[in-house]
Amino acid sequence: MKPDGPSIRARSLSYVSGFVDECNINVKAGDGGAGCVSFRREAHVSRGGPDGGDGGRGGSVWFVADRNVASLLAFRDHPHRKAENGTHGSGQNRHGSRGEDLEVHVPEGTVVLDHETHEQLADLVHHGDRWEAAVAGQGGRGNARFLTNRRRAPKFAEQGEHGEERWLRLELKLMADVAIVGLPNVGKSTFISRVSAAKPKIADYPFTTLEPNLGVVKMDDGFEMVLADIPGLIGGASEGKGLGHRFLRHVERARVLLVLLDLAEWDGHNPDQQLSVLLHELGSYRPELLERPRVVVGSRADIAGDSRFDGLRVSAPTGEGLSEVLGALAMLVDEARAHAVPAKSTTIHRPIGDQVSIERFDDGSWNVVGRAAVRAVSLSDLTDLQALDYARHQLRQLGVLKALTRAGVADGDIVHVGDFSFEYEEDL
Ligand SMILES: Nc1nc2c(ncn2[C@@H]2O[C@H](COP(=O)(O)OP(=O)(O)OP(=O)(O)O)[C@@H](O)[C@H]2O)c(=O)[nH]1
Ligand SMILES: [Mg+2]
Repeated sequence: MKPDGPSIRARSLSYVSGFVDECNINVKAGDGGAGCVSFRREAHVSRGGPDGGDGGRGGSVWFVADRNVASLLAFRDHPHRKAENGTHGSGQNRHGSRGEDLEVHVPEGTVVLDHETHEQLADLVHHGDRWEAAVAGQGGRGNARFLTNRRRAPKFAEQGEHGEERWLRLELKLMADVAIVGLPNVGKSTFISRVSAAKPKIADYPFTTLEPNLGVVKMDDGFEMVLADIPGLIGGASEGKGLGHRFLRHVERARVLLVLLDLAEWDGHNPDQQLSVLLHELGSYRPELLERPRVVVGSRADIAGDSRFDGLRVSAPTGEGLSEVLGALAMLVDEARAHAVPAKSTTIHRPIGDQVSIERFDDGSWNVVGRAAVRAVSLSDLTDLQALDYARHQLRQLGVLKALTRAGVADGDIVHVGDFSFEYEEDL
């Protein structure tokens, strides 16, 4: 059965199975390689200078929006992503090699949230948008870098820094031109299957569709638009009833809404009542959805009761109204695209400041938190007096000693910085 009017050629996206639109992901950037302690050995030189090379930087983990990735399925069962470590430095000033960055491809429209607070960190809207999800550890400096007039033979080097590791939450908000919304069982999936190559499940009971289906409609003049068949909405959806928020989320970014009302009066709601339920849910979820251009259409016209309805009517078996509805949608989509403010990908970059903060543990010991402070004591050999001297100098420069004093540290207190602990003495 072909719809009358323009023939509709179509292709489908692979949303049919395994659509996953939320997941947690663990990202681990590569560790930096350690710096090397080494001294030149040459036949004619009795005591060569330091020539330990630096460790290589680790790789970072990046999220990259990719239009060829359809869902977050890949992360559901395999949530760990790890970038390469840098390698260690070695003698003769040979530096370690850099770990390669890892690019993790996510669907367009992926929102990245803090795992605990659900604060939004990034919104990867367009193909190619990138966000650094885990920052690489820096390589440690080799002992050659610690040569000074006073320190002719540095016997220590820096350790590599740990790459950042964290859990993030990903939520996909589909990027479609048209979202089809309606109560359950009104013919949404049937509609998309008639006008595109999408093959959603269709059945005569509510909540047949449990995940959004995308279909691409190609008009005769070459105009293309992406339709999303959204699972049925019911009263209370905006408060989580039925399939609730999860699917309202996918309506959020649609340029145009196709509101389908069942002319065969599903569950005793006439078209007007259906419309008011739907608008109420959309508005309670996001008031701006009520401003979104919409086309209101009566479905199942062939078996319509005597319900009065003035708008466009469609019937899947007869093809009635399909091309008119597509024409109306295409016009609104075209207009919306023309006026669209290019959606910006918002990314919120974490300040990787060198701020140092001090906290106190229950056992009375102190803990110094901050990347630079941890780095200052990450030396290969802290039993070496020169190394200790260097670390102490760095901690003073960073204001750590002052901050400890202000916090009320006393002689004999234990102070932790990263993996390193020492006993505080005032003349430090
Ligand atoms: N007679 C007639 N039946 C239709 C028409 N469109 C859909 N149907 C039937 O209505 C029932 C529901 O159709 P679906 O397309 O699954 O409805 P839906 O809105 O996607 O339902 P949910 O996914 O459960 O929200 C199926 O039995 C379809 O065959 C139509 O135009 N005319
Ligand atoms: Mg359906």
